[in-house]
Amino acid sequence: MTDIATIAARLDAAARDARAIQQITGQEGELALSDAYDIQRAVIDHRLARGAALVGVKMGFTSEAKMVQMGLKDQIWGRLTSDMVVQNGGVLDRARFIHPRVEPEVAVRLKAPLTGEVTYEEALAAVEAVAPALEIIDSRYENFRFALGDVVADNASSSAFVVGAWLPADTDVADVPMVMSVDGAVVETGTSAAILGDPIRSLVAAARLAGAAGLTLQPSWTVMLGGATAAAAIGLARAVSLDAGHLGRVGFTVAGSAA
Ligand code: 0L1
Ligand code: MG
Repeated sequence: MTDIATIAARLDAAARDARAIQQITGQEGELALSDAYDIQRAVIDHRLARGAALVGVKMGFTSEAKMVQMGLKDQIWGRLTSDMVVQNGGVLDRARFIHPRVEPEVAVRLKAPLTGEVTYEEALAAVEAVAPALEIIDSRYENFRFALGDVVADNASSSAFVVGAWLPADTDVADVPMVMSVDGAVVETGTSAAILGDPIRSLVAAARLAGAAGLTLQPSWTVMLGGATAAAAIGLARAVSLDAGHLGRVGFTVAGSAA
């Protein structure tokens, strides 16, 4: 395999230039999961060197349907950086993305560190606030196609995220109706129960997976707990919104055109 630093530089450039590249696995053969996570960390190190801060993590493949589709038994995770934040009601610059998709999620903000094997109760006790959220995923690979190692190296496709108003930690997030609309038309409906049966289970998994990589989830960090429905292509859309029942609403507008 070409060395980790070279692949990470290639992925970082693809994200910065909004220009798709070939899958790593297509060019280099198999990619071990541990190497893929090392590449992911090296990609993020490029952003941190440019002044971004680590502000949380995201969970991926948290639905039974996505795990079956990918032949997986576990979730994947990626890192959230400050340059990925889009304010609720803010503007997403379309030119920064290759072929973006959006998915409805639940986010939590932590008030205590969390790492390794934790119980559901311990995970919940570390939560300061919960919110409805939208994740913008944008694979850096051509045609949004990848094998597991590719997508892990590519920060689990994460590219931007929008968090709604924070609510108290005891707000029930287990079975929240989610209705996502693009340009005013409903495109996806579902429930937060699709996130591992209960999004807090995804926080348990985030602590375990990040902990295995030597990372402790930090107070004030945001954890994006996973998609409640399939992702929708943003395409030429100008507005995306999520109605998450008692969690409230979150949304953004889209400006500009593809690079
Ligand atoms: O957040 C997600 O569940 C997506 C994980 C990465 C796979 C994809 O790009 O669909
Ligand atoms: Mg997601």
